[in-house]
Amino acid sequence: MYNFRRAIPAGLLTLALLLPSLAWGEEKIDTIVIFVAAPEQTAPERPSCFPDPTADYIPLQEAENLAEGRPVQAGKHADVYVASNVNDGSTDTYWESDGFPAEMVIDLEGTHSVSTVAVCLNPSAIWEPRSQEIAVQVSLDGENFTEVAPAAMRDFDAATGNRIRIDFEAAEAAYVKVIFTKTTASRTMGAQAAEIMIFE
Ligand SMILES: [Ca+2]
Repeated sequence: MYNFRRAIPAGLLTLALLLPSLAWGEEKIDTIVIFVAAPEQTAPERPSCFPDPTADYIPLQEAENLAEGRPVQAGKHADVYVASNVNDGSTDTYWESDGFPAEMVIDLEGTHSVSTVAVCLNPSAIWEPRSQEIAVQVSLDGENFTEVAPAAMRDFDAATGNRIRIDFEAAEAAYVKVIFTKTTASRTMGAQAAEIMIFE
C-alpha cells in the first residue's frame, strides 16, 4: 500500500530544495516607466487609424438650416414624441406621428428660396433600417400648397447616416409641408423624424 505519511514529508523536502534554486534563477528586470503627455482635447476624438463612420453619410449643405427652431404644426403625435422635436437641432430627439398620413408644416417665418429638404433619424445603428414614403410641398401663404417632390419611398440606413435628402427645383416658400404616407419600420405605426432640415 502507498505510504502517504512518508510521501508527504519527502515531497516537502523536495520542494524546499527546489525553492532556493528557483529564486536564484530569477532574473532581475528593472521597471521602465515612460511618461506620455496627454493630448490637449476637450471632447472624445477618433484615432486616425480608425475609419470615419460619417465618411459614408449622405452629405448635407453647409448652409443655414432654415427649419431649425421655426414654428411647426402637425397632427396628433405618438406618446411623448412631440412635433417640436423635429427641428430642435438634435437628432437625439424625434417626432413620431400617431399613424398615417402625417403632415409636418414648418413655418419659415419669411419667404426663402428652397431646394432641399433633408429628413434625419438618429444616426445610431440601433434604429432599424426602413423606408418612409415622403412628399414635399411648399406654400407662400400657408394655405395653398404646391408639390415640389412627389411621394416616393426614401431609404434610411445607419450606414449612410440614417438620413435622406430630397432635392428639387428651387422654389419660393414661406411654409414647407413634409407629408409621410408609409413606413416599413416594424416598431412604429407612424412617421418618425429626428430632424427635418431645409436648405436654399
Ligand atoms: Ca430633434
